[in-house]
Amino acid sequence: MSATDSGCSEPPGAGASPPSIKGRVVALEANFCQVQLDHPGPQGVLRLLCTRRTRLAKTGLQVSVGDRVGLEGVDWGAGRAAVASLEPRNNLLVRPAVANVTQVLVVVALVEPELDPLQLTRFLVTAEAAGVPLQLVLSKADRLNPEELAAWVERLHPWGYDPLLVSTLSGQGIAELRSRLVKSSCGGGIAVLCGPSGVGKSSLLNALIPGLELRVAAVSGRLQRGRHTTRHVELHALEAGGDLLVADTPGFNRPALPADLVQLASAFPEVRQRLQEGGCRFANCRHLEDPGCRVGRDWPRHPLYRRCLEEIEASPPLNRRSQGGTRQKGGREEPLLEGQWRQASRRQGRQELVGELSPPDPEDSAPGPP
Ligand SMILES: Nc1nc2c(ncn2[C@@H]2O[C@H](COP(=O)(O)OP(=O)(O)OP(=O)(O)O)[C@@H](O)[C@H]2O)c(=O)[nH]1
Ligand SMILES: [Mg+2]
Ligand SMILES: [Zn+2]
Repeated sequence: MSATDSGCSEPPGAGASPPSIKGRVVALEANFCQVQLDHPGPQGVLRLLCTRRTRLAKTGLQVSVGDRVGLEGVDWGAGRAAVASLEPRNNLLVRPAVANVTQVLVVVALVEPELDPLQLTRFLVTAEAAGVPLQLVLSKADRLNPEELAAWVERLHPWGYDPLLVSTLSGQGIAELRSRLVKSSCGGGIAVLCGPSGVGKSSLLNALIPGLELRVAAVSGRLQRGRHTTRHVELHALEAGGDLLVADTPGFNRPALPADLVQLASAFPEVRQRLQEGGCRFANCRHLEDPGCRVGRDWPRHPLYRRCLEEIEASPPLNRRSQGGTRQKGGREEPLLEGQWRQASRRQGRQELVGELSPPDPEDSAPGPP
């Protein structure tokens, strides 16, 4: 049952239930969410369709996919309940919105849609800010010849990633993708697939999880762009009953950059590597032509780094601060200022967010339902 099918706004409050019923939000639509229970209920009920209690709404806390929640007002017969409490998060990826992320897979297609290095960099920068293991997946490998594939791998390797070539048509790389997923999550956690529309994220999940049958659609138009087929974030268990969940997410074309220049620089593995043996002369070095800079310009992605930096500098500071992200404090979600964002990003483990700077690209808005 989908939230919109139900036509109800509140669950029938029949039968008070103990507050110990807990689970994880696995899908979110409008004001409803699907919660996968930690322990099956009567008649083996595993999932409940839930609304948010007003009390929770008043705290300003938004429930996200991936959140651990406590439930009340459970109606086992109708499969309904209400989210009453939200457990503290380890982190929150703002777009795609997923909480408690343990790894991110940035997926871009080699063709249809064309691989755009600046767009890929924006996705990688966003994903890096989550502070969790990151995989770069190059899809539709069946569409290029071996020389072209090797050229892409050779080009992207110096970026600091180990690109994985995959094809859902030929099966290339699917077993390796599965093993990378399992290895870097120690068998559990939440892996997020993110990337532009039409690159084959849902197709990859269908290949990884037999019988899943997520909706996919051909790219269209002169630019061979995706059609925003996936509309909502949803978690799927890699193995039936397993602890590793993989998020399929709606594709979008223009990920936002962080508000903070330090955060931008530290999202480039090439910069991090160059700074390992000591910092630049000035703490606020922009790593362009600054005197005493240890990063220099002799790295392939430097022009792309420069474009991102110039975009951040051209945006109004107020805008930067207000959209730097959020954290939870005293039970409230509050804006994170630049310095806090930087501090938070340095912490391993309990980070709170990945910020957005630019307003959404109008091209990213999914077309209305057909
Ligand atoms: N040639 C080729 N086509 C593929 C491959 N994987 C997916 N496709 C096609 O690419 C198109 C888009 O696939 P989707 O899985 O819907 O892409 P998506 O990334 O989920 O797109 P959104 O949901 O819009 O974000 C479909 O026509 C797929 O059949 C592949 O490995 N090779
Ligand atoms: Mg999809
Ligand atoms: Zn520098």
